[in-house]
Amino acid sequence: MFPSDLVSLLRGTPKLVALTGAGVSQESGLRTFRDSHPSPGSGQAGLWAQYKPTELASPEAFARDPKLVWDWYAWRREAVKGVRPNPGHYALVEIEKRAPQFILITQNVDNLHRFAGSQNVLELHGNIQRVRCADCYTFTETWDDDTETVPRCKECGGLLRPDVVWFGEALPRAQLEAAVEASRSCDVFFSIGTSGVVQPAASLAFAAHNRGAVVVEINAEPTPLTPKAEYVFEGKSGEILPQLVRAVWG
Ligand code: BV8
Ligand code: ZN
Repeated sequence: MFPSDLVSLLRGTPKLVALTGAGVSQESGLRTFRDSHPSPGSGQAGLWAQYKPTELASPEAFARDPKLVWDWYAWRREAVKGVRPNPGHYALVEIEKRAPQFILITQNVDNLHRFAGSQNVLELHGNIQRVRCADCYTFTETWDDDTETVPRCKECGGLLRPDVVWFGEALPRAQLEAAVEASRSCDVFFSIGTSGVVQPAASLAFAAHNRGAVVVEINAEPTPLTPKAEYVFEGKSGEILPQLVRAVWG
């Protein structure tokens, strides 16, 4: 399944970077952004089907209807609580243990990489488990959810919001700079379960490619990156990644 030159390359302790997207959590039962249109009759999910994620995940939407956006994230938080990491997440934990130089960059806000045990994770788009004040940025672990309105900040009375990056908002500077640096200096760049549409995350693989890194794509369908990738494995990351770990690190 895995070309011997890729296996020997990976055994050669190269600098490894992996970028993940919603596809890596699909086998855990979380919808990707693409297939956020649930099957008929799937209850609550149906409620959110009428909204495009890019519409709800924006400061404009929060300004327009903060309760709607708060409830959408509350629903997603519950959805995440109801699932577990899948073999794809655990395989990336194994790679972190076996490969001396490995950095995991994720677009996912579902916290499943950390839940699986990944340590070296750069969360480019934040984390749905964290909540902070929209005004004074104070983080809080507790908030009363049974209010008709959006819970408020105990410091300044501002509205609370999920600590995620909305469309049109800047990514966290430290994480983005570390991700760009890692992508530009890696030997092998894995792109896993991402459609490669959202910027600037989607530009990282091309930055790595332009610096001579070997690009490996693991995705259920072709993406704009596919033509640039030296190795393409079309399929489920939860099946392919454990096989790769076994093939390389036995
Ligand atoms: C910004 C957090 C400016 C919130 C998210 C340049 C060109 C064009 C547009 C732009 C541009 N630069 C900026 C933009 C605008 C925008 C953007 O990229 N728009 C897109 C839609 C064109 N970018 C932004 O707004 C960014 N901010 O630019 O700010 C700025 C700069 C400085 C100062 C001030 C302002 C912010 C982007 C981040 C937005 N937040 N998430 C939340 O989650 O609610 S993005 C969100 O959507 C995810 O985090 C992820 O990044 C993206 C979804 O993409 P994927 O993860 O790839 O998921 P998708 O469903 O699309 O694909 C899944 C793939 O997996 C599929 O290919 C499928 O086949 C595959 N798959 C499925 N199952 C499996 C599988 N593969 C393997 N195994 C399986 N089992
Ligand atoms: Zn506040």
